[in-house]
Amino acid sequence: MLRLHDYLPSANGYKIRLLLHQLERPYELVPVDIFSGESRTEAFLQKNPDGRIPVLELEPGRFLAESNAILLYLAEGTPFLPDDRYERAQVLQWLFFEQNGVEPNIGSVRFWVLTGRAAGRAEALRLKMEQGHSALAALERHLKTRTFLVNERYTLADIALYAYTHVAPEAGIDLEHYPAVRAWLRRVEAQPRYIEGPAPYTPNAHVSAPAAHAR
Ligand SMILES: N[C@@H](CCC(=O)N[C@@H](CS)C(=O)NCC(=O)O)C(=O)O
Repeated sequence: MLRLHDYLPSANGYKIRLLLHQLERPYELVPVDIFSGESRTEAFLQKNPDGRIPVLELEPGRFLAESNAILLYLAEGTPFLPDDRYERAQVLQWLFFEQNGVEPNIGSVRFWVLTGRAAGRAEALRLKMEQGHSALAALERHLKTRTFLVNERYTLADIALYAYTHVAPEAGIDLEHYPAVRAWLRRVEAQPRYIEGPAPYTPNAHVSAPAAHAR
């Protein structure tokens, strides 16, 4: 059985939970409380030397970190990852874009705002919001004439980009000026076996049950 080491308010973890649910792959959730240092213990650093969730345990002692690498691993051989070389490379293009332009900006701002860490970071916050908007503008340009990110089909590129884009308003980043992005978010949410997430940041978030309600 797959084991997912995860912290439920993480949108990086939510990407994996969404794909696993859509693939109908059962898994065991291993909650990691990142606020009490559980992701930085010696034991956890053996699983991921970078000390971060999500980490997928494929079998006892065999671990894979980095949310987008995990998505690629799980989607291999399924309709979520195209066979065609160019289309696969386009999926990778969006996964790299997500880690470069979306997650470090929208993700960091959301984390700072929701966990009360924004005070004293005004300039960093301003820069990250600006770069977050720049990433959203790129998505908007691409999606203006498309239904999904790659080849008009729902793929793991959509899952990876959806995770932090749909929670941008939680980071104070308004999606009002991105109508094509908003329409695409609704299309992702209309996919079979969609589940909501990530969980809100609450003191016991790491131990709550994963959201598993389909729309
Ligand atoms: N690039 C990584 C980022 C992972 C990441 O930043 N995880 C955060 C939660 S969203 C974490 O584990 N933070 C705890 C820590 O840094 O100790 C991925 O996509 O998986």
